Amino acid sequence: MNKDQQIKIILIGELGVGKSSIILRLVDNKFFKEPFKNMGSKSFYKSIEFENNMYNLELRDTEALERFGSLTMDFYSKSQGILIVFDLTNINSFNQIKKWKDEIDSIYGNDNKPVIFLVGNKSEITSQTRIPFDKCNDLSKNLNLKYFETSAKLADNNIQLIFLEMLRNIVKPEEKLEKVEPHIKSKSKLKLIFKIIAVCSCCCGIPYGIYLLFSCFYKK
Ligand SMILES: Nc1nc2c(ncn2[C@@H]2O[C@H](COP(=O)(O)OP(=O)(O)OP(=O)(O)O)[C@@H](O)[C@H]2O)c(=O)[nH]1
Ligand SMILES: [Mg+2]
Repeated sequence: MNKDQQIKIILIGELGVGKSSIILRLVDNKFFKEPFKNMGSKSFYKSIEFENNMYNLELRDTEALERFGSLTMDFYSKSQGILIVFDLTNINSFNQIKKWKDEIDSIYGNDNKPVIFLVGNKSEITSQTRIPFDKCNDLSKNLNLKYFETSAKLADNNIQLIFLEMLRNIVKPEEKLEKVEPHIKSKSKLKLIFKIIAVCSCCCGIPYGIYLLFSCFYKK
């Protein structure tokens, strides 16, 4: 096994959506009913194995910083993954998702963009005010983000899987498929085909020439 590789992942989103709770669930498998107070930005660490390699995740949490407006460049710097977290029962946190995505876009531009996931937290709450899955999924598609729902409150959650998926996307970004142009016969090839057909038509008669013409374009 290789020496641990460091991967920095940050969690952003409105106040009280459960950023700290998601981290605590992943790192200590704990949940607190009371809001978790950091007094600022803080890093937590978690080692995860992926394909026979160990990765040391640095998870950066925010709290008070958000209350003073935009997060600093220092907070974002060198992060390879970002979770935009919102509360599935809080429409305001949902409405602010685009603001967070715009902030990321303005900081990173198109180069070295981190892997960004959208996470709807508090999924175990089944109230009428819960934002429907389709609405969240549609927004994530519009913003080109992978979407997950989870609950930091439930011991049986998919938080580990979300971070594993993030790790997989960071370590093995999907190879861009080369755009495959439709196969077009080159002009020179076409010229040659028509020459052969013309010669065959003269020597063997027109029907044979027509047969050759069809056999060139209708391959089994
Ligand atoms: N029901 C439910 N409550 C949750 C869940 N996750 C977090 N909470 C509660 O939501 C409140 C806020 O959670 P935090 O983890 O402190 O939220 P945060 O995003 O870190 O908040 P700030 O640091 O203030 O921005 C706390 O009372 C948590 O117990 C969840 O999945 N389900
Ligand atoms: Mg917090």
